[in-house]
Amino acid sequence: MTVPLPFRRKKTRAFRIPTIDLSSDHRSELPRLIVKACEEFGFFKVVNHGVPNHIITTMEREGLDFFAKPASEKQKAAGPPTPFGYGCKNIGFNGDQGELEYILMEANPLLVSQRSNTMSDHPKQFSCAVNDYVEAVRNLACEILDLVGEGLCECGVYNDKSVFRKLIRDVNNDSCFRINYYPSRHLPPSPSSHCMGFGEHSDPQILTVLHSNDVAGLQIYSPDGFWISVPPDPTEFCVFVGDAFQALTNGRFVSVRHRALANSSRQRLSIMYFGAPPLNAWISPPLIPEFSVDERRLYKPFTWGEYKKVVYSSRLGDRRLDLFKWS
Ligand code: GA4
Repeated sequence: MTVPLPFRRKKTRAFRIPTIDLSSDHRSELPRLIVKACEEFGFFKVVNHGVPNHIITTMEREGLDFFAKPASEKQKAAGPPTPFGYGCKNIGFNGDQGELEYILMEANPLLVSQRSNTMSDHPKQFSCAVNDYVEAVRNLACEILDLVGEGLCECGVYNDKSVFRKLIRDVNNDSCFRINYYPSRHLPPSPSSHCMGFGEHSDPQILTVLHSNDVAGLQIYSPDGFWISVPPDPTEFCVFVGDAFQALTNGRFVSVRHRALANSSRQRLSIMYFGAPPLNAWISPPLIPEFSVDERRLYKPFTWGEYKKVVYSSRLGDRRLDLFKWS
């Protein structure tokens, strides 16, 4: 899909992206730095994250093997995205389209094993790759959520530092896993058009952790109205605040709008873990005196299940959280 110039209203510019070094000697500063990044941008990069490289490369290899299959085989193997399965160009159920192929799966070891039986010629190998990856990245997400909790406790806003981690660690968590594949393209070098891989949106969940190969494409929308290209670096992870985190922090954190361009002459592969709570979990700020009066709440309380229904009946770029604002 090529977007002509008149429809590209928003500008782009270079920018310093917040970067968190998890092996820093100044670990005591991390909670404050992460909270700041979540408040200002809803986005940051993590370096020295501790996820073993072989887990990432094995997952990438399995992903690339899958996308290299003929289209009919991929469709047969993973089924249409309902929402879980294999998708090509169609995103969601309401007409959104992008220049990509993807696999969307539940981040649950049992369901991964079941799906893998049809998805790969080596189901054990495939399910191990996904389960190892999900476990390692979930641990990273939990570490980040604990640091956020620590930071908010330090500011005196919350009194339980593990409140967010518990939501995605719950046995009934609704987290999911996605691999996006953007095939290589040979576009004429024209500044007047670009190719949209995955259109502008915010993620509905609490936190997204993304890894990509060394091909550019990801852009985030800055608070002052610019599209920022995120330089690709396979040694790092990108972390996005999702809508549920914005609601859980009563609007203190912002769910970042982002998109992926598919302009490159090289194929791009990104792998995402979306950390979500159980369907029946309430998405409302923890009850402490400052937030306990309803007038001070920005959003009406809702369950994750209620929010998901709204998500799947909306278009990709919709601002769904606004529907839950107190009028
Ligand atoms: C965006 C974030 C995740 O990739 C996702 C996407 C989901 C899908 O592809 O099925 C959605 C999209 C995402 C938000 C709006 C709806 C639902 C496509 C779409 C048009 C898996 C998710 O949870 O929400």
